[in-house]
Amino acid sequence: MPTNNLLSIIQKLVKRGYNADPDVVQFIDKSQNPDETINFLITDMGSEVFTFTMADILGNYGSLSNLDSCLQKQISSASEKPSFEPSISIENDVTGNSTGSGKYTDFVSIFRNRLDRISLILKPRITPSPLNSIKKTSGSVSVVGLVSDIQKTSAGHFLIELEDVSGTFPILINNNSEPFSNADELLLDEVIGIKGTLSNDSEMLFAEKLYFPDVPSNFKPLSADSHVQAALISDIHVGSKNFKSNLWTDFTTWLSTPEAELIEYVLIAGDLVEGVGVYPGQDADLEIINIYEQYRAFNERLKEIPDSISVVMIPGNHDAVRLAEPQPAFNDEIRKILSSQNTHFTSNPSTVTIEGVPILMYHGVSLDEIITELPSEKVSYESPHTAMAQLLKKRHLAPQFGSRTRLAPELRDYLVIGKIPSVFHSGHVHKFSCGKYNNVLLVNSGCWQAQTDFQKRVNIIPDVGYVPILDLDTLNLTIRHFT
Ligand code: D5M
Ligand code: FE
Ligand code: ZN
Repeated sequence: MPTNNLLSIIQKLVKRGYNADPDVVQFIDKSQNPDETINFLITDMGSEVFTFTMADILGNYGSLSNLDSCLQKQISSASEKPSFEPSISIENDVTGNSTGSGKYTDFVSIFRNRLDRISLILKPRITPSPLNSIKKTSGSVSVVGLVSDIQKTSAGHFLIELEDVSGTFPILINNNSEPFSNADELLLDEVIGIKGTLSNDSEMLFAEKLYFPDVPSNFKPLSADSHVQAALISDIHVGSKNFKSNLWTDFTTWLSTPEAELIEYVLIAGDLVEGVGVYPGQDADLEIINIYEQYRAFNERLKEIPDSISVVMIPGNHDAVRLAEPQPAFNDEIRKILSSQNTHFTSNPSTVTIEGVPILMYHGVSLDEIITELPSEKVSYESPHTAMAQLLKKRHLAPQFGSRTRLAPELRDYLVIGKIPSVFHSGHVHKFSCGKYNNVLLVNSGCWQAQTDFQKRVNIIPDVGYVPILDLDTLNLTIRHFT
């Protein structure tokens, strides 16, 4: 009967596609660092053999003591490698800065802040007149405001209403006009600019140009100087009966292999645990019914990640923080549970700059809304990065107020995308997809939870076990899929 140590060695080999004769397993067990010995044998001999036998090893190295000295060299050269100093800074973190008292006036403040900050983004392209003054003007008129109403007329034009601090004004986007092709992307409460001409009775503005705050098409993303990588994941859902524990362990085992040696960061975009009371009847889907036990179990899974890797996490709608966005980072009780020394906690959303590369992390609840509201040829659940591109175009992470996405009243609108990131990382829809929008890399990272009954009913087929890996120096993305 093999001991626990021997069994664990056999399992580690099998996981990576190898077997070994019992005397080789014994040798590995007796070596100074069994994990290093396994890595060494696989790197050195693994392309020729799938079962390590003593005969092969003696054939390759001459004797066990020769193998031992090769191993020592490898271990000492690894220890000479300078230890890696992580570089992480965080902006736009609401944690500890929440000012909202829940009063109506806070909602006024947050929309005022949204309008002011997005107007500044539009300023180089448009100098607006206050909406209450344009009746008295003539000729070409420019305005900026929040979209407060959207109607489609019986003749097929869009009739929208804009609102600024001075008042509101109706705007017609004729189906023959240039802006009409983008008018079906408009959402309530987003901030846009319009150039147009007044109707003869000065009661309406005919739109000739529509300006989204947008990302400039020549935007140059910042990249790192050193060749370091980050794995971007989300939606782990520990505590759910559908959490794919074995795929997670495949991923974390892989993180210890030489192939993953450049990975110094793991970023997790929310839904770390399944949570409790998230939807009616959720109890039946829970493996662990206590929220703190769920975080304890998640911590055990975090411990599988090598100590040298820094882990940055934001909460999602299944996590134990307020649902309204921006969601502050975990409280002290949960941080204590997730006590591993290399964990960093920040709010949803946040801009996390690692190695000089700004990465916008947002869990992604508003993606459901964007995908439901906008035309299916422009955005879809199959390619959620198209919905992420819309958020960048609108320079806001949750433009529409008051339906699916809950917003917390704050003095400052933390969901405005002020600084343009190099990378925009979301999750929530459980679909892996990536792309670029005006040179910003968009990544939706899939999940670690097999299809739930709810998802079966609405025909969502989740992408499970995908790990997008970002080269921080080239901003190239490679994908590992654990199946
Ligand atoms: O969300 C996973 C995905 O499933 C996301 O696209 C929302 C969708 N989903 C999940 N539950 C519901 C309910 N009850 N109504 C509507 N849409 C839902 P997650 O945040 O992991 O649950
Ligand atoms: Fe999720
Ligand atoms: Zn979610």
